[in-house]
Amino acid sequence: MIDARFPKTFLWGGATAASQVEGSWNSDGKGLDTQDCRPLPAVPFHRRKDSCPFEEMTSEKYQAALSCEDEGAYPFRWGSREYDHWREDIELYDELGLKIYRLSISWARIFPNGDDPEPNPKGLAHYREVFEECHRRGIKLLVTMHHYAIPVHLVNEYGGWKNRKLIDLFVRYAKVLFANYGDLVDYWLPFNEINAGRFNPYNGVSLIRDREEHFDQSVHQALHHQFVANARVVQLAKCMVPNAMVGCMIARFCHYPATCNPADQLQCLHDEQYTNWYYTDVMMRGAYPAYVNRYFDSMGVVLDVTQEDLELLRLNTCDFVSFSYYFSQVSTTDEGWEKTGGNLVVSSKNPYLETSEWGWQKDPTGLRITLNQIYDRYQKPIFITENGLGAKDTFEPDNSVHDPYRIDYLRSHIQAIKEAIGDGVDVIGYTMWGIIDLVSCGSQQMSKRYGVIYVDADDEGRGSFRRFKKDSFSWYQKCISSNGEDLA
Ligand code: BGP
Repeated sequence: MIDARFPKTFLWGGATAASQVEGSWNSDGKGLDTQDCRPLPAVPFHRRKDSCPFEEMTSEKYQAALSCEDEGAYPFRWGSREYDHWREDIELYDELGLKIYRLSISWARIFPNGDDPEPNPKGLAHYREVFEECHRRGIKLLVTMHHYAIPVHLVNEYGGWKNRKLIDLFVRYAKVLFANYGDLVDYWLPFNEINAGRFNPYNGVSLIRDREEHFDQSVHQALHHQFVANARVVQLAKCMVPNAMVGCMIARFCHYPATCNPADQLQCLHDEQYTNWYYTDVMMRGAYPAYVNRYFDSMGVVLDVTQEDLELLRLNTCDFVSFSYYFSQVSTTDEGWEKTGGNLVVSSKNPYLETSEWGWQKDPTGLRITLNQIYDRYQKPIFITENGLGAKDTFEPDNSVHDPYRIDYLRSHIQAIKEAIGDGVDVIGYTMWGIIDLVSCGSQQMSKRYGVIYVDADDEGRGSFRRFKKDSFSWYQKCISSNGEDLA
């Protein structure tokens, strides 16, 4: 009888992203970036009738943001004010017992315009301080280089990732990061959720739909540039930080066929291929899979790919696979099938699953299935770089937050990871999203809270921004100190 256990080296952690926590959007020489330009939604998500989780960027909104100094109208400009609170946040992470902290570097803090001749010394010094503090406390680092936000100048001047020029600029940025932080960082992710390029092109590849003549073509060409950039960063890491591990990351969508009708089974196969495998196959196997030809063909997409690109992809695959996992969805050919919410996507409803307040279908078994599928395919270490529950919390008069729903979610998902380890899957770490309350990426609300640490701020950025421990804080602390044995 297999008694599944987490390995002693398991990396328990927490995750954040610069644009969602830092705030201080124009301090110490930081340039304006693409996430700073996303305005407060015109209609708050919870009052919309449909379940579309985000408002798409338009040229009009983007242009208005470029010249607007109003911090209040743009939630990512304030975030959780982590730029001012980072010392106390790291102290809390240490108290929690985190073995690893996943965070992202803001490209616009290092190169305010993306193509500046020299990096910004204040931006470099900031992350150095943060990383040294983690290092001093024995907290390892998993650093994302690109978590949606890029300097706006790269969009205005070059059109974002659809321009091949961004590859060189990104590699130059990566080189600066390796040179400055290579002694402190053990794990690197060049791109957060690279498949976002397809399901949210503004976030993923910095494209604004109404500016593109052939949108699908631009999206997939931009993705190709990111794949090549990823391969070049892997190549660079081999010389500059040979002891570090470089991973790929996608938002992983676990699909179930709605019925045993072969049409639904085929739909499920295609959904898995086009939303998940395409991306990890390129970065883990080093080549475009055969099935994408039909996919591209259906959209009239013809990629501009050089022999040199293909060689780079082939020779520079990633050391580990990572993904975010929040929910599962249903594949169906029935267009009338009931819909529900999802991570920057709308998905089909599964009658066997409960949903979060935002309609996301809670499914720990789907995580176990996903881990097995990925390991079967690549036989490489797996890091779960995001998982958690966005929920409304009640802040009590005595400064407490009772969040049993979050504990239940974490418990069931951690239990599922343990079972997957028992199935033989090599899972090396888990960074819970978002360890501290932050502005939601999809709905842009602070009130969609993920943290085990509460931040006193509302959806308009009003509040003291003081930090408080929720009940889930001590629960996760116990989970970590028992290495996943005590999940009560
Ligand atoms: C992922 C993003 C994160 C994070 C998370 C939760 O797609 O990488 O940045 O925000 O989803 O989503 P949301 O914030 O929309 O609830």
